Amino acid sequence: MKANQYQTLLNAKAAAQKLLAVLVDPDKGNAASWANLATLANTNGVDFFLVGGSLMVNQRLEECIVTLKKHSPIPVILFPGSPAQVTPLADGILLLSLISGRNADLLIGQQVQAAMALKQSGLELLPTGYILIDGGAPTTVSYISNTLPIPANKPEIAAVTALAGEQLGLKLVYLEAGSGANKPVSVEMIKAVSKQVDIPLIVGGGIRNGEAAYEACQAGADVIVIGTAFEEQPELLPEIAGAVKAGCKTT
Ligand code: 1GP
Repeated sequence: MKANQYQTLLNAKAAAQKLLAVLVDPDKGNAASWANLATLANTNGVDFFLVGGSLMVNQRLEECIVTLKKHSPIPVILFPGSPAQVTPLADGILLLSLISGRNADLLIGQQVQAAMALKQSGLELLPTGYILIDGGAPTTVSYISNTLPIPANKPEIAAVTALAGEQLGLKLVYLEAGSGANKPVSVEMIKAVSKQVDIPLIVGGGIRNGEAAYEACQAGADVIVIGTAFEEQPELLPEIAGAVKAGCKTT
């Protein structure tokens, strides 16, 4: 039986341990780079792989997951950009609802389309309030979702949006500046959201070094997601993983 990934998240949060998720976009890289990343991840305390992308133009999702699993026991969680990105090869799926936007299709439409496939997949479902924050420039996710991100200087909007998601029964909040964002989600924004909700808080987009990862953890992030930095420089993994593990809230 597969491990309960949500319980892992709750246990880590209860123990004030911060987790590192590595985002792998199957459109980028190849079997050799995924194998290399998996091997590095094994020895550097990576907790999850997130696999998916806003725009998936190649049909390489399953190849990517099979390669990661061949080289690593680290759980693979789907991070889908569309209902087509559902496969039972993974261990679970972030069942995203884009609660910062007012695009009905991404709030509930695509979830309806995917519901039967999800039920049949046996995947562990992790219902997630997905909140886009302005990261300084339009990103693929803001363009594709056709929604406005929350302005970076409005932490109070992000906080009540996350709170509404928690009240609706969502199990995770994901603060997303967008892959490759110029600026990651600010410390003030993370603090405002983490103060308001009890469910685990995932933060990603534009985090490129250990210092930014550490600050996000100190501010209240429970899971840090890194994609672009490791695509470009996998050798950053030890530094950033170390910063995340050191980032337990002490203040
Ligand atoms: C994107 O939050 C993730 O969904 C990761 O972003 O690629 O900027 O690390 P980066």
